[in-house]
Amino acid sequence: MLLALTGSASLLVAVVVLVVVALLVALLARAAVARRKARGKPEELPAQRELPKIEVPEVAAPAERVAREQRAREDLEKARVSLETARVALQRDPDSAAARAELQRYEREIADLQRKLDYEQRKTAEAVEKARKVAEAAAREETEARTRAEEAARAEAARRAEEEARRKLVAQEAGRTLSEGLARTRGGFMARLNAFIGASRELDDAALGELEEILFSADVGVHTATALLASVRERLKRNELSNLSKVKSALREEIERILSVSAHGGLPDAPAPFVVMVVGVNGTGKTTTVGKLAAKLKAAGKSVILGAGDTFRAAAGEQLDVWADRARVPIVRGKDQSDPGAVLFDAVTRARNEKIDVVLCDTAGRLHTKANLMDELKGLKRTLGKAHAGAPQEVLLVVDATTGQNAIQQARQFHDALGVSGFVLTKLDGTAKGGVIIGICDELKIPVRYVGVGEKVADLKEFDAHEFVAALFAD
Ligand SMILES: Nc1nc2c(ncn2[C@@H]2O[C@H](COP(=O)(O)OP(=O)(O)OP(=O)(O)O)[C@@H](O)[C@H]2O)c(=O)[nH]1
Ligand SMILES: [Mg+2]
Repeated sequence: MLLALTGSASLLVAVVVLVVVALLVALLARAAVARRKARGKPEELPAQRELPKIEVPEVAAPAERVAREQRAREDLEKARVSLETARVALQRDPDSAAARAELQRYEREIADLQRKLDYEQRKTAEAVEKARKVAEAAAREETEARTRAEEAARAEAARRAEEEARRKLVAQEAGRTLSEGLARTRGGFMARLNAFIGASRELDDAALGELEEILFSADVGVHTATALLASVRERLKRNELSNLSKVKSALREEIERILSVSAHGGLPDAPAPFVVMVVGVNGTGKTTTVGKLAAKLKAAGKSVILGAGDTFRAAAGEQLDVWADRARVPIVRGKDQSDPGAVLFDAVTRARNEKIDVVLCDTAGRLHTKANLMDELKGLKRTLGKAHAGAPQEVLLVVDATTGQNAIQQARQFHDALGVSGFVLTKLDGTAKGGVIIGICDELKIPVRYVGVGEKVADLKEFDAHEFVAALFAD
């Protein structure tokens, strides 16, 4: 029995020793890990925004609370004095039951008054804490409002700086003047017209025949050339044209009248997003015009998004990407060969969701004579209408001025298929065939929105008939 007891006692001791040793080992291991951690690279904390410091003003307890606590303290003091007096009375007369009772009464009263004072102190502390919390909340709110205002001011300053940078980008790129852009056209039919007018001669049939020939060479198209000549004849009949220089003025007036097709709608006053579908034959300058227009509208304070609807040519999306970068506007692109309708639908949807003012939709160039390609464009137009009721509010036909009179036929077919609402005449700088603009306006009554006189943003000029005619007829 004793042996058994001794045996189990030594087992118990062994177990205790083992537990202690295990505990020691665990503690040492933890200390080693901690030391290693301390020596190693400190863990990188995520960058934290410094929180604004909240300054809480000092708060005092309400006066009424302080007064109550003070009264409780004074009552206690008074009771203590009375207790001392009772104690002295009892010492003087230890057998007096009345003196003893008096002492006990004061002892009870003091205990009560002490509790009362504790209660009042607690209440005062609670009142101070409450006032402190109210003050802290007010201070926090004020600090947060200040921080918000500062952040808004910073964001506004950054926005203004970005806006300014963009404006400078557009301004810096001083492009050609309209007059410079029209130099070749002026050197073409206008030079012939000036030479004709400068020669002092009779306004006879031969002269009119020569004028007819000049107008026919002006790329305005047969229809418009005939109409211009008819208007000259008409005025001659009415004796309004006594000499050749008056013929020039009459032609100028007539051309300005033709070019002043009323530009209904305009860019971009319709309910947002204003969707512009840009169309035209291959290489006329659609993508470049979309890019220039994006930069112009952005500089004018409009928000713009580009839809890369030319998924046909691999480089087209990248080309538009470069413009999106330059103009600092977002772009929606799809994979090469993907459905252009899906891309443009996404662009319009994004504009609706993000309340973007203008969607500029680039499309792949196509021959106006290929019916299937024109049908595809019609489909794209319908898709835009599904993405946003009334879209596209503008179908912008981009016409290359160097094409000359053929551009009139192009414009007619695009107009028949899509209902073109405005056109852009590009590359005026590189051709003497700028007269085509008169033919398009005359035959189709489509307003010109812009003319392109070069490859820079500033080379896209908002069209103004009066200004255009002045530049065309400038000596
Ligand atoms: N000189 C001059 N060049 C221009 C003008 N507008 C566009 N271009 C140039 O014309 C070329 C074709 O322009 P793009 O914008 O690629 O034409 P596009 O219509 O998009 O062509 P596709 O997408 O292939 O149909 C580019 O080299 C442009 O820089 C202009 O007003 N003047
Ligand atoms: Mg293109």
